[in-house]
Amino acid sequence: MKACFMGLGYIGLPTAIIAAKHGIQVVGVDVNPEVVEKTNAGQLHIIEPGLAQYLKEVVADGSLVATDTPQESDAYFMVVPTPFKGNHVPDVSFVEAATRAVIPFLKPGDLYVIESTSPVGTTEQMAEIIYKERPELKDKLYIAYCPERVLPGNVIYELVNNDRVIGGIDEASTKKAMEFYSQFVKGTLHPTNSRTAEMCKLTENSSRDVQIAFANELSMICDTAGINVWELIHLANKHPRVNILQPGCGVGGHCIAVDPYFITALYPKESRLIATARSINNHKADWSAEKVVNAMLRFELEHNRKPVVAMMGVAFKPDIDDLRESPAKYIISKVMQSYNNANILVVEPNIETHNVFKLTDYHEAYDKADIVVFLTAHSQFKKLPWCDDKIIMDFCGIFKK
Ligand code: SAJ
Repeated sequence: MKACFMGLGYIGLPTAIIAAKHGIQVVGVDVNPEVVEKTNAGQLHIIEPGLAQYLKEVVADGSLVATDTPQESDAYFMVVPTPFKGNHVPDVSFVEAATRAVIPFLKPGDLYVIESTSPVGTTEQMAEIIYKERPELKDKLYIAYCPERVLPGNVIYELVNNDRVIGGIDEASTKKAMEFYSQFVKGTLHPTNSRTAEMCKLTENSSRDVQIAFANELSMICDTAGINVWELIHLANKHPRVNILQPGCGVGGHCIAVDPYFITALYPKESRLIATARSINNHKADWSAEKVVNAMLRFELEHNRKPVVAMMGVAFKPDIDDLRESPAKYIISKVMQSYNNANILVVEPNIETHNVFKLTDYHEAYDKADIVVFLTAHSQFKKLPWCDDKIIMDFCGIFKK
């Protein structure tokens, strides 16, 4: 069987590699010539533990070939970004462009799957586009939506072991897509229709966003009430039916901070809780920045000099190098803009350099700082000793106790 993966990014490339490892002949297509070149050279352009060796193997045995144009295959997978336009309206133009690129290659009996996070109705919309261009194929293709659920950093395990939801535009499509994924997925495959599968992906990430918003709201209440929020959540979670997540300095990444807008844009009247959770999580970053600036101003008043401030962590979550939609990055920039000539040391142990921030070693920054602001709970930071002579602002639970 031959499969064509449109998009070799954080999800497309690992999925293409795993499919190739399971005996499928894979063509990986990407618009970025550097990605194509690197992939064909057996070099991984993303950071993902264990994947580099797999890529070398599938390139060496010829089961994965990267190119910039699709080739005739038996199955086609759309794994391209779905960002949003101004006003948080989802932009499916990359899915549409990838779809249009494969239309000339389609033949009766082929499988077409969208994996990209998409607003409800996108699969049906793409089916319409396909059949408008190729009316002779009407009802002769299998068309389905199958979202990914993998957590960056654990992709190889989760691609194989996670359960998956598979929704066809009809039952035959669902069945055909399930046959494809059963070649490499050990988790259970759950059949449904395409609209439910699309909404399921958005629901999973919105549910997490809402739960984090609750924790973030608690953290702001506790700050005013003089209560340690980490202890509070630890204790509340001792109840057998309570499971509160952890507060942080906001919510980042390209999934949880983005996907809920795919619901609120289409169903604004009905999605009040989801919209409020988004705004609470965004507000938490502004609230955190304001707290830091106020502490700096207080320090300057009391000591008659500007404080040295260590900003600990730029990545959007612990122990990764991904800065996409990072609230920490936003907070650092906001503090720099709000406080004239601030003396700020930016720390991110998981990257070498940054195009805007000059990075400082975390030990050095911690030693030199008057105010230490923990924004990302990287493992290294948890080993630092508590210092009574510093002002420590812990937004992510480094010193929970
Ligand atoms: N966060 C908190 N408190 C928590 C948990 C997370 O503030 O208790 C913050 C993180 O610091 C980060 C953000 O939320 O800024 C998102 O991190 P995450 O670990 O919750 O999720 P992602 O974005 O890395 O991956 C999510 C996952 N979805 C769910 O857990 C429902 C993953 O399974 C999806 O595959 C991925 O989105 C995706 O691609 O959609």
